[in-house]
Amino acid sequence: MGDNPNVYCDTRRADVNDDGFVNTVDLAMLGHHFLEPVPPPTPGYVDPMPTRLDQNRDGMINVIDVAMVGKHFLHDVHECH
Ligand SMILES: [Ca+2]
Ligand SMILES: [Ca+2]
Repeated sequence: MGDNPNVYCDTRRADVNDDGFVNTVDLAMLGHHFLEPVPPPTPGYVDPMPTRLDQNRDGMINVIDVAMVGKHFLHDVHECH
């Protein structure tokens, strides 16, 4: 459990710009793509923007994704183990 490197923990996933922290920058990036549709993720590749912003992978950037990032607001990805 938790050992699969292909599965991001929720905090790491919420850190959409991959700088190690979930903060206003990540929320701003979500806002920039708000209500945009996103393509499905490509297995084996790092998700491009805005795919990575789609926290729940439902194909759309919306308030659910903002809420999922907000849930981890000001958290550090090093909490992931
Ligand atoms: Ca970040
Ligand atoms: Ca979504």
